[in-house]
Amino acid sequence: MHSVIASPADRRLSALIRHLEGSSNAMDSDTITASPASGFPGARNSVFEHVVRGPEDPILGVTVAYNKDSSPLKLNLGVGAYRTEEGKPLVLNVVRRAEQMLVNDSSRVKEYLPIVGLADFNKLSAKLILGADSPAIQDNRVTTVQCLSGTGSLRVGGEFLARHYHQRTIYIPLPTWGNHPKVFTLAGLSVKTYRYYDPVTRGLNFQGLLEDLGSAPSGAIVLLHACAHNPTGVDPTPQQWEQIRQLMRSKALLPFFDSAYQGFASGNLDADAHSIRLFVADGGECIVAQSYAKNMGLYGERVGALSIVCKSADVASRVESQLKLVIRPMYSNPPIHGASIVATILKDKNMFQEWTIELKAMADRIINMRQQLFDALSTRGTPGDWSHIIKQIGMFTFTGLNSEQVAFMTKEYHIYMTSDGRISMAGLSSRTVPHLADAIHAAVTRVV
Ligand code: PLA
Repeated sequence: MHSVIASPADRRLSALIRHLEGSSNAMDSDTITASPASGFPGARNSVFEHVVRGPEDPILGVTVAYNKDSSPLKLNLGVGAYRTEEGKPLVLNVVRRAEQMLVNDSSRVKEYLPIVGLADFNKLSAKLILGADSPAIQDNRVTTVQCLSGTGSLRVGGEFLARHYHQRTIYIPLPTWGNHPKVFTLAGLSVKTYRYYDPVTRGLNFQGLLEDLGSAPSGAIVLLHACAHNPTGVDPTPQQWEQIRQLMRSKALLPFFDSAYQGFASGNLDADAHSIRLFVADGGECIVAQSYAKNMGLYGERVGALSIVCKSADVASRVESQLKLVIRPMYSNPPIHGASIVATILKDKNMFQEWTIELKAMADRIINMRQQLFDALSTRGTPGDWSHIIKQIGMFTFTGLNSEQVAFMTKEYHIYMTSDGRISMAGLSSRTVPHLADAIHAAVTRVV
């Protein structure tokens, strides 16, 4: 119990309680009146006068800058959001169909969901990520809770670990999605990095990864991207995953998978869950954060799930009781609409099949964009080796362009991307590839 009381989340809670008690005492006394004309010091200034402007988010801020640009040439390759060949956001047909069914069903009401979310959605999400025949599911030793997309799942999982796990250090790959260190720090974990990407080979620094995980303290948490690593597009091979598994299990390192792109890497849902299933198959424990933002195109619906695979059904049910205590004071219970769409699609054979076809089409279009961009740079004779564009996996290409070159491309070509040189291939189309290739060519030949 002692460690629960000392957790950062509880410290924040006690500080808040002290603060509220303090102010209610003050309200009881005669020294403060409610009159706006009371003339207390600084009455004409905002009580928030001291607040300094915060920086824009490194990824979502790119869209803010893009929206302000009036050029017809402008192209947003910042955030990882799928666009059609016409450059438009896509709502999947199967999602439209599910929504129609939900709207037409007059028995549906808007009651609160339970704290853990929609039961069907949770069961089906665990099956989707762990496999329909997963022994962990059959043994009832998986607890799954619906969360606010991938980010919310990571945050709830992080806070649960900070309260109940004996090791508070989480190792994240270098580089990783920019929000990871912030989410885990605020959840109460201490964040360290392990080597992952080698800028020279533009591939995996496998030796560095093994060394860093090998020298991590026993029991430490390790964040792994299940597939389509963001931002590098570099994934371990199945053999490398097996080596990582052996090393992690031998040191009792706890795997925390972030699965934000299942189906987007290869176009196949099972293949993209391979790394996770490898760790579940050995009977050990792990944590998985799942997002339906990309693979079902449900970005703004905020649908995701957190699964914790435990050693026994009894532990899993106690873990779930504690997850509820994390969620209830955070947002009480999750939204109903997006999870209902997902559950409708996952439980119907035909709709599921239709989804996999639409998902594969999105993944294929991205792969095709890689080839087109690579060909366009080859045609232009752009200096350098660009084969990583076709080798990397998933939504992003980690181009190797530096921040000056990125700034040049934004200023001269109205192309928006993150300053680390990451481009979202899903935002590209046959029409815009030549413009991007011109910009990259100019950047590498004119800005060193
Ligand atoms: N994990 C990884 C690795 C991600 O790339 C993202 C999203 C998430 C989790 C969270 O997604 P969700 O909460 O919407 O489910 N990354 C995006 C968007 C696509 C973002 O930054 O929010 C990106 O452009 O990197």
